[in-house]
Amino acid sequence: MKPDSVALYRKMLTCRRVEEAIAGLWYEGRISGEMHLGIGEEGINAGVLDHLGDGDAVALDHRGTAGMVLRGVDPAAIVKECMGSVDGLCCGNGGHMHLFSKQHLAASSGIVGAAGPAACGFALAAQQLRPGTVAVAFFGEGAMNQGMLMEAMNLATAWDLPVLFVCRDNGMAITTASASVTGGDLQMRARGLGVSGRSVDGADAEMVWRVAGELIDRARRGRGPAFLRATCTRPEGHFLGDPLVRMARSPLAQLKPRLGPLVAAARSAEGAPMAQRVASLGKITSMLGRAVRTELGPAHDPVRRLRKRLTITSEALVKLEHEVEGIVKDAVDKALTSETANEKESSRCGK
Ligand SMILES: Cc1ncc(C[n+]2csc(CCOP(=O)(O)OP(=O)(O)O)c2C)c(N)n1
Repeated sequence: MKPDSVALYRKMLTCRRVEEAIAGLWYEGRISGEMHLGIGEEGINAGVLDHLGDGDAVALDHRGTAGMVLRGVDPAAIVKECMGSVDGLCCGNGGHMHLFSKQHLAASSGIVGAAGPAACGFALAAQQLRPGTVAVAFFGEGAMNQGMLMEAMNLATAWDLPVLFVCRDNGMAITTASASVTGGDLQMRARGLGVSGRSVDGADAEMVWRVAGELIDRARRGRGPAFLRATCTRPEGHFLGDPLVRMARSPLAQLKPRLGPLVAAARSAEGAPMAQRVASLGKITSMLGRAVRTELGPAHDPVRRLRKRLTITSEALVKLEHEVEGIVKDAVDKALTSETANEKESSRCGK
């Protein structure tokens, strides 16, 4: 199997531009609350979801924006939902973490691990009502330590469900290095529950596409669940404005206001023993080092990496990029110009 790399690039670039636009609105204060985006994960999202068609379902986590875009949800409705607007995708009740579209069989949840059971529900419906269709669950490696995800894998095997579990592994769960709280190997853990699979470099979209294609095809043919672990680098950290990332990018400006309290805390006679304080400082320093390294270099940026491999002319590439940028700009303009809820939308939402 070989992907249509130009089409794949178009999809990835669309996700990147939509999420950058959302980030811009968040920095302008037009979107409130924590904002989790999937910048850096486009190769995984597009490489997997490119294989889904009508009747297939997807369960997403707190980084579900790109998944929704890739399933065909109107980006303007997503942007409005992020803004808490009554004419957003979920009437402004869900925000970016709880995007839901019945029409697209796509649901997301901010409860870590919840994509597992939700995808099993979708897969059970697929098995009973829509044979030949599949469900996909997306989650981070932190969710692999959540009981409900393990229970979901267990049932998926016991009931032979057509589901692909996709683990986007960036090695961090908020500020916890996942390796420090994870026993054993994730592939072996899944295999222990009867779910076999593969590991790939998630920055290589074409490779993700190939491997995901095989696993989804297997599930579609009734051969049970599969697990895909795809590594990735996320330049924005856990959420927009992540203090670790800010500190790594401009240490002097960020450390200045924190230095006084840090020194005072270190010299205080009360509190944790000195050895523990020194160990904590060591941990913070190593986390900072990791945050510096998460800057998206060309090898870790799935969008730039695929762009380099395209064999189309530079004119065609520029045209494609202009088109994508125009489409995303129109969607964001549409979301911003209809900022006040109209009556029809208000009644759809029961407001
Ligand atoms: C059940 C549950 N526990 C804790 C949280 C708080 N929380 C939100 S995101 C997150 C980290 C998730 O890490 P990971 O699954 O690796 O996903 P990532 O954010 O790295 O994409 C945690 C602990 C939550 N939302 N739900």
